[in-house]
Amino acid sequence: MLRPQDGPTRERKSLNGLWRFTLDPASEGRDAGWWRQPLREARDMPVPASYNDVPVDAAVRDHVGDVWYQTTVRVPRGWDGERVVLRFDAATHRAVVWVDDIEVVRHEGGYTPFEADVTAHVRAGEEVRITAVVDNRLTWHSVPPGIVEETAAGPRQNYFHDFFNYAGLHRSVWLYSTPPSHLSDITVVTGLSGTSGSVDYQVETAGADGADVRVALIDAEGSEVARASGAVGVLSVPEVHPWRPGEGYLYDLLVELVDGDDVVDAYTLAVGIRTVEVRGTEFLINGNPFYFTGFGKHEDLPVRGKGHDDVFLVHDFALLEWIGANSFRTSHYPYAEEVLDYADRHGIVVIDETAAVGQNLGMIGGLTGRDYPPTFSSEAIDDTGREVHAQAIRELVARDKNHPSVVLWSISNEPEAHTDSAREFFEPLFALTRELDPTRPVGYVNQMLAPPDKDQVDQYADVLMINRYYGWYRQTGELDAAEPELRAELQEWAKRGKPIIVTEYGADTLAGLHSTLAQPWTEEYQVEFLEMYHRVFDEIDAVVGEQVWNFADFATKAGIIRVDGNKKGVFTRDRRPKAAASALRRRWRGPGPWRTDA
Ligand code: GCB
Repeated sequence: MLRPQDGPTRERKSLNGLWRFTLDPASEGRDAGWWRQPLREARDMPVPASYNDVPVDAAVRDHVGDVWYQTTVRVPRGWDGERVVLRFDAATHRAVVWVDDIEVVRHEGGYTPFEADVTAHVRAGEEVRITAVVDNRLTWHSVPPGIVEETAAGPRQNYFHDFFNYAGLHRSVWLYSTPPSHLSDITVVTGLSGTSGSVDYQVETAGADGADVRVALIDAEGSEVARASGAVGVLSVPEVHPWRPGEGYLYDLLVELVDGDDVVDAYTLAVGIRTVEVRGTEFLINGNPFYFTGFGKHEDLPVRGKGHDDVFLVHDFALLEWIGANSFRTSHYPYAEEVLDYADRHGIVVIDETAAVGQNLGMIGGLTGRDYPPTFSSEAIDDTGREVHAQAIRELVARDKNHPSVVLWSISNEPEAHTDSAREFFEPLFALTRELDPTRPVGYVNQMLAPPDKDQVDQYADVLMINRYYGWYRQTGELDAAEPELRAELQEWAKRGKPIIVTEYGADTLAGLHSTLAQPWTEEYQVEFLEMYHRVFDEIDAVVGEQVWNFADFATKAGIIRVDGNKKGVFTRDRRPKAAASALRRRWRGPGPWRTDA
């Protein structure tokens, strides 16, 4: 699926702005056909945004089930004869969409785009009504999973991950045009050999029998460096300027569908030429060992929740640069494509994660004292759940395969991994990911209950991604006791002969809370906690990355171990630095393996 683009043969119109919005607490709308008329008793709701925190209304914040969004749009006059597509960059967690009275698309999964060819239902110059019902319920068959529980006070959403279940239209909505004969997909794979680069490309078209494809690669200065024709081919780039961490050098691949001398359709794709490889315990980018510094992040902001925001996009990357981070993980779901574009352009390395989080009922049962069924079983995440997970992987790879910043797929965060059923669940998902993308390493993020002697899933991973909280959830406040435990475990993992990235380590810290003797929750403790981990990482060669949990404080559901959300941020939710920020900056901007130019 190609993203909407303005170009010589394509136009796009943003549907962002204020939509009409209403809750559907009694789940009446689908039967009553609410899409057939203007929504009754609706209020304004900005798109993109999570709806939860925008009105000051507990019924909206804590709503479980369907909500309805509606807007009208006039199809541009000039689109007569064009193919017209309606696209949602995301609808969390699932949606059905109508154009006037006609259902045009339905989609499962809250963080990947979907679209519908609506040509037959619209006319250039005329207005149409667009209605979307968006359902925020999490079930055993959603990614992430959850359970809706009926209580005397109404339905309650129970879920097993540690961030608020924000929902709604989090990303842009577009109406766009393409010619009827059009380019429908492009895949690139890049290579490097000495001073030359290569771009293998594959172009898919629709309704284009008899038309030809031609491609040209343009460098950042605007000069054409290679060209070819045919839907599949290889472009050679002598004296290549590679994409590398710290320098997001991009070429433009101009793809044209041509009929004789006529350009029927054209699309420009940004391409960074780089390679990724795991060799022994090394993670190589362009053949050079790379050491990840940075964070697990969240899409999370006051008021807008998970709504994409360009201001914080630019600000967060400025903070990454300020602190010396070269990477982040899209914990715990695919982020807005604008984020990956920005990472491409700025040479920031990305671990790209599916929305599979909270697949670990044994752990949740332990924390809550509740009895849950086995995680991967007919009573919880079953074969249907696995197929939904597989589809989430397909959509992630399809969306992000061409981003040079993406160097590693993470197919699940902290699932149960120590059981036979976990092994059986994940083996085909790893195989699927590799089949979809043989060029990038694949991993999953390991949790404390599956240490090296118990993990049954790590055998499928190219890279060991490990989250650990010695000194926080265990040995709380006792860094001297935590340090040998951490060291011993990492040394054990190192024997696997694979690269290790510690994808989470961190301590909740209340900004402004200080103590002379470092105590949990103080800024001093966060600093000493991180320093302890770094001491250990620096001793173990197989550790090739450190991503602190978390970049910034973020919202969670209410709970007795959360004070206004998770406070493990190195920055507060409004992006003010805690003391740990300067400590990290000193480390990551100082000498170390992360400074090697990859
Ligand atoms: C984890 C999870 C993350 C939580 C974090 C915490 O292991 O992966 O989603 O927020 O721990 O702070 O407990």
